[in-house]
Amino acid sequence: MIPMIFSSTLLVGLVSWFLWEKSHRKTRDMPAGLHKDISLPFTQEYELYHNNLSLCSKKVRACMAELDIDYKSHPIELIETGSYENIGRDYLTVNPGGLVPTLVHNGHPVYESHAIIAYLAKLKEGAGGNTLVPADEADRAAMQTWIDKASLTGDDPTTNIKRSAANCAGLLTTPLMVSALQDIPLRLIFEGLLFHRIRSRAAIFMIMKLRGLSGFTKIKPLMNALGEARNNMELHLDALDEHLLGNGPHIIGNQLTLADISWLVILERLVEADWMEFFLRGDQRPNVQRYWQYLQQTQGYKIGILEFQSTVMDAAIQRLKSHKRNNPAFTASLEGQRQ
Ligand SMILES: N[C@@H](CCC(=O)N[C@@H](CS)C(=O)NCC(=O)O)C(=O)O
Repeated sequence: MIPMIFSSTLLVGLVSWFLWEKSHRKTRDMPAGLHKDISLPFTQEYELYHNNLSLCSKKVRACMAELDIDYKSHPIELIETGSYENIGRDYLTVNPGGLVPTLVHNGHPVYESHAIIAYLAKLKEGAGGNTLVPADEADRAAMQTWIDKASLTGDDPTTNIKRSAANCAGLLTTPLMVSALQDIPLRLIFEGLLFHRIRSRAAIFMIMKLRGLSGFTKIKPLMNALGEARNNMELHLDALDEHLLGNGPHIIGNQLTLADISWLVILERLVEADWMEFFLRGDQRPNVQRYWQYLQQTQGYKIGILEFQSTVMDAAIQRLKSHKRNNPAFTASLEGQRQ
């Protein structure tokens, strides 16, 4: 009798907790750009909610470093770097989409990294110095094309991989994510299944955690998506290499622009997720190789990326590299048939 009373009380308690949490963690897709209708507490003109590892956060930090914009930093953990702080009650009031980065300017949020960098550059227009946007109309249109190719779009990275190198980069990060998740307790990952706006993302993370590095290469749909991303990334890098021939060291004209900021984080991600040697093997894509050397000299890289290292991620990178070294079959299944 007593155990029955105990278990029903526990069940009622759990259900009440879930319903209460759910009603306080309302999520919705947030359109890109400035939301004047939302007002948030702030103490500084610019405040940035971001994560050290996140590609989109890196892009905004690199942009702010180049524009010399001082900001209050709010680091937000993602499950791969420690916990689902991005779907916690506090952060969902800042961004009900549960995604980073979010810029808060004078108390109003701006969502989506490509919209944030455009917003920042516009604010700095006419301020003197390089505002990361070319003066010439045609150059601006060309810059936008290269920004679009490097913007992470949609909730599902498997869509748009033909158009977006960023969506490819997202999928190519899967092995690193699997490695990172090994350090994260299962119960924390489970939180995503209950409260994440994009339930499928949370489910994939759960599967990746359960399968681990040796098991996830046996998940056919995941490996097919990774193979597609790898093949399309080859094409995106070919296009970049061809464009840089005769141009360079910048994508547009002779100034650093938002297009370079957008590509900086893609190339840096390829290094971080241990793909760069694969894509730039031998003397392949020499213009991209030179471009990457150049990008590493920029303030955007030195401040926006190097100053925000993640120890959790460093451990995950080392684990992934060592797993690849010790398991040639694993590496071969990631890299597919080399041409
Ligand atoms: N299109 C958005 C993508 C934002 C996004 O997907 N952010 C990732 C990190 S790069 C995130 O917050 N992931 C957390 C999660 O899905 O739980 C942008 O460009 O800002």
